[in-house]
Amino acid sequence: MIEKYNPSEIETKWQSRWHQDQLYKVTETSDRPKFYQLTMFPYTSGNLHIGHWYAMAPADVHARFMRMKGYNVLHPMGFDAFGLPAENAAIKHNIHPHKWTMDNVEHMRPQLKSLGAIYDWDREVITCLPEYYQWTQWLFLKLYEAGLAYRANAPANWCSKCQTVLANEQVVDGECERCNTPVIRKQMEQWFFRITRYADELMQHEGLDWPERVKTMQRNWVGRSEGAEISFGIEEYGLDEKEICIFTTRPDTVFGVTFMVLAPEHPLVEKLTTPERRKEVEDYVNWTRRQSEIERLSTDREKTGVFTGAYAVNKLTGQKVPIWITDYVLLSYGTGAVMAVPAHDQRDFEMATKFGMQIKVVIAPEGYKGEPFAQAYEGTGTMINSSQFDGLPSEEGKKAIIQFLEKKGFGKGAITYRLRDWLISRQRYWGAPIPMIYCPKCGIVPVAEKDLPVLLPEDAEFKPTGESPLKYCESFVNTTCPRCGEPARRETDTMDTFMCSNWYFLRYTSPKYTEGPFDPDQLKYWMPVDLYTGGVEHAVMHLFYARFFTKALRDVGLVKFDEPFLRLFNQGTIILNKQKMSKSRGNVVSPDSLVAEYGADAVRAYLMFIGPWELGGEWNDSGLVGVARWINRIWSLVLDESCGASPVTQEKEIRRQTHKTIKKVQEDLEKIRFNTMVAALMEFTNYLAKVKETSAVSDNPAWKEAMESLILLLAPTAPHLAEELWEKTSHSYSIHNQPFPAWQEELVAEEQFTLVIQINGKLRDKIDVPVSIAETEATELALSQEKIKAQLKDREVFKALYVPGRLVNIVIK
Ligand code: ANZ
Ligand code: ZN
Repeated sequence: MIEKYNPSEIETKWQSRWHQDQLYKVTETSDRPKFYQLTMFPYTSGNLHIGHWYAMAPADVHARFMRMKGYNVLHPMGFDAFGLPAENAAIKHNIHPHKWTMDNVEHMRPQLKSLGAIYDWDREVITCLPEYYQWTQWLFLKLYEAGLAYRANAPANWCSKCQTVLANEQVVDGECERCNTPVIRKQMEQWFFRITRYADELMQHEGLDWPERVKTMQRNWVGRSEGAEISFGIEEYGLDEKEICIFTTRPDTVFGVTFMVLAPEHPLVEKLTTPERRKEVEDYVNWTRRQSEIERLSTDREKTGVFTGAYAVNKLTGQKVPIWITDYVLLSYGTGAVMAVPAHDQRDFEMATKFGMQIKVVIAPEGYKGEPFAQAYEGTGTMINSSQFDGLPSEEGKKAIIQFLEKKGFGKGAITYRLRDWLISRQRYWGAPIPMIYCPKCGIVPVAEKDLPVLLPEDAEFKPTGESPLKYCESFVNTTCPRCGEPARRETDTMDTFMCSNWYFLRYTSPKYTEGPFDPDQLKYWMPVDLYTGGVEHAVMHLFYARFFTKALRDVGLVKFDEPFLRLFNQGTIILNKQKMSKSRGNVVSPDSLVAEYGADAVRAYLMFIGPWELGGEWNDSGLVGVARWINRIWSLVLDESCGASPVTQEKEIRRQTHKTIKKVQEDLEKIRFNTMVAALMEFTNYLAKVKETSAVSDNPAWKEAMESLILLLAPTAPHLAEELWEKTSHSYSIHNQPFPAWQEELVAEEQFTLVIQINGKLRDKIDVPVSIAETEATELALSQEKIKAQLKDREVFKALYVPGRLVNIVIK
């Protein structure tokens, strides 16, 4: 009898041994090539659920694989520790955010350790600690010096429940992405990062191995539009402004303009509105102020708008067109003004239909005979009713019109972006203070580098007032101006937590460095990240911001690469009862009890087996039980000495199966196809168990090779089990310093034999088939041969007899 597989005992044993021996300590002094594999660090919410494990366990398997393949692997872990939930807990339960956060870290760290990953805990980073946020502040100052951080009064997205402003990226369908409260616009002084300066660069993903979908989301987020700016004359009103400048993507339709539309907030509205229209215009402007941007842009909404009483001149036709205001024109996009072409823009079409404006067709679709449109035609076609441009295909027309505009000075080619600068100030306590000072004499003055960090005061009061608790903390607010020494006030807003995650991957390369945010040499050694894994929900937030930040640091001269993450892989989500696991839904599976009962190795293997990693899948307890059973089978397969008695005849096949499995496992690990990798290992185990049942395998060299390879192949997936089996089969510690097994291609190829095909006992054909061919396959193959089909014609096959390894006899009546 062999001893029972006891996962919790062996997992504890090996985890403490690995820790003691510093087996996973990472240094830069290796002669192996580096491989930096990063997993998105968890937010300090307090408890890891199985969804976190789904992000971390398969990632660790890959990192371990790379280690066995001969790389010096950095696979670090840390905590994203600033943010609103800590502060909300403070308000609700009267616990200090720092305590709440650090208690959570203390709870999560052992949970993470139970996973058995190769994290080098000496490299842990926690973003809310002064030794980290000091450098977050320092980096802010670098961006400020470079003109990439600035303060401006701007309309901001305001969530009244979270009592803070939000970045555009945090507003989803007009609602706060955290609490789903409708977001309103509020005019405020705010800090911004000039992300728009990088708009074009952020659209390019050259040299990056990223999912197409993320690249597309980022490109759409930047939203580059090519077109023209065209000016329409308003000289007759005697204003300082002599024209209205519009942005259009369709300069080819300029002869079809029948009215103009301004955003209700456009500064010219006030100046152009005629006295008799004033009341109506003001009422409308007030009404739109109460609408959210989402409502305003909704396409199925009935069009609204009012006439200002003023007219503008289309300089290409000399025609005067009425100027309206309507809420579907946004002030923040393009120039906040639109030339309306009802025949070719659906919104303008609806407007024109409702208010009786002319609809003038200037782009003829194919086969157009001059009939009126039932709706706008937004496609390409041939220019008509456009004077000297008539007959041009519309795409060419765009260029021709732009040329003409530029020659006449009526306008120019232009590009516009949907992307806005990144608003990073938050009116909250639990974040890195923005290191700025307001001096009555000197204005905005940055905190001196030597005075960093600007520490968060411990004694702030937490009230959901809509203003940072820091504002009421006199000892924090009152300071002296670094420039003139006179009394001054500190900025009381803190930074968006996405600023903390902008650079944590740089800090991992030298987490204890005190001379700067990172040691330039270590940074040079490790960066860029070779493989980054995490959820796709970060596509236009963290992943986008971190790319911007890297480019900004490059331009400031702090880093020498353009992109932080070379390969990106988004894992799917684990669902339970058809719903995404989440604390708020209360449908989370906790790993702790599962690990206690089945072992981390079983949970790891099951998570990988659930489905393709990029798709995720449904959590199922019985699936885990099945995988645990498989692990138990491996245990006895390797350790139990009892076996069959017949001599081993299938040595060649054992070796073939071994090498085939090595090849499959390696290829699947490289391509991140973990589920089929686990399946291949299961198949291999089943095969070996069958051999062992009948054959006296104990001293057989092919068997030994198979056993050794099996344990090595299991090492990334089930690191504790593999280490234990490695030791028990008299190998020296540690299996995790072993190279990954290699396969020989000639051994992988299947052996063939000649299959004889008979009809009613007479030889009719011969074909070569693999030795492993099964009965149904063999008969199907026999029946599908051309020669056999010709012989059989339409005669009914009575039955087919298969003699393994020799022949198929087809019996016909
Ligand atoms: C005239 C025109 C004719 C337009 C036509 C379209 C079709 P994208 O592609 O999203 O960049 N537009 C410009 N500024 C706007 C604003 N501030 N708010 C709302 N709409 C605005 O959209 C560009 C088009 O959206 C522009 O091209 C303009 O309408 C409108 F047959 O100009 B177009
Ligand atoms: Zn001063």
